[in-house]
Amino acid sequence: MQLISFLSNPLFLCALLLRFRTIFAACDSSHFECDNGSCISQYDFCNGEKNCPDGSDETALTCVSQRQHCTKPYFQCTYGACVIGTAGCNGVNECADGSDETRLRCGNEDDIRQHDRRLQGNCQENEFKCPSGICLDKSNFLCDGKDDCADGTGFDESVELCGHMECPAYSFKCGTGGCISGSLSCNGENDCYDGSDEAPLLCNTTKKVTTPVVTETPLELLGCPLPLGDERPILTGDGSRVLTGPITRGTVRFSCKQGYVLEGEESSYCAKKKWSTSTIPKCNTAALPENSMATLRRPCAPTMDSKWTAANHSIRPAPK
Ligand SMILES: [Ca+2]
Ligand SMILES: [Ca+2]
Ligand SMILES: [Ca+2]
Ligand SMILES: [Ca+2]
Repeated sequence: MQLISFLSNPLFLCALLLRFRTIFAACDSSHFECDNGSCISQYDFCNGEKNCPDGSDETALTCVSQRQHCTKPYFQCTYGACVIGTAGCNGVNECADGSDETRLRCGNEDDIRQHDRRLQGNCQENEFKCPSGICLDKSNFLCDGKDDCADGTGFDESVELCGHMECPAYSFKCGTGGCISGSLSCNGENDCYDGSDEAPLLCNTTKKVTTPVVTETPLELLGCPLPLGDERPILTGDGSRVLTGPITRGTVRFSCKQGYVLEGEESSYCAKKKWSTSTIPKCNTAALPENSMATLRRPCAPTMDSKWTAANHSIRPAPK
């Protein structure tokens, strides 16, 4: 009886309908659908910043499949997001998981020695100490994908300890940095502590077809805006050095290739993603020559294994 009167309450019904709308709202192709159903711009997908209310646009499960699309001049966060190329060790957190600024990636030799000593605690030299106090062999248990300290926090697989590591060829790098054999990804079993080796978007086991391809993110979204393609002017900095962008700060001169006319100022200053001049310079296509010069679009060749760099740590073969 009480339930019926509750269900017939208009306020309750309204809240229920709104909730359903949120859950089942489908995002159009220019948007990414968060786990909670809200829609965010496709350019905010795996860009290092949490834009979904639930943060689901910046998790390994969402972004690990994007790794192959993240090439220079971008920096790749351990969980797969692609951020501005200068992000590594610049003192600013640009990755949602902090992997661009971990101590093992960015610290000097003293920092790393100190870190290693603390990690070892009173364990043997080849061991590390879990928060629970148990000692485990480094080469077998540290950054191997499995939560061996078994304290529920994934201590021995954390981004702080594993994020900077380079994984050997033919291995899979878990979302927090550990390395497992490449054959274990998409085999139906969780081999990474965070489940990233079975990420739906990686293994095509998802219905989320609206997920955009991150390669389409224009460079300009990371810096001051510029047109793409033939309309994009040639950018030069100090000493006539040609700049390929993204331009994040500084004075830039604009010119156009032969046969094109510059529309806008010849020079502008970029700061906080805005040019000092009111119009965005572009090259007008008055006479488009044959075989026009290749545009300065972002390269998108997959270089999954080539870009990880290890910071002062040896590389350990992935377990079978
Ligand atoms: Ca984001
Ligand atoms: Ca940074
Ligand atoms: Ca482990
Ligand atoms: Ca697996």
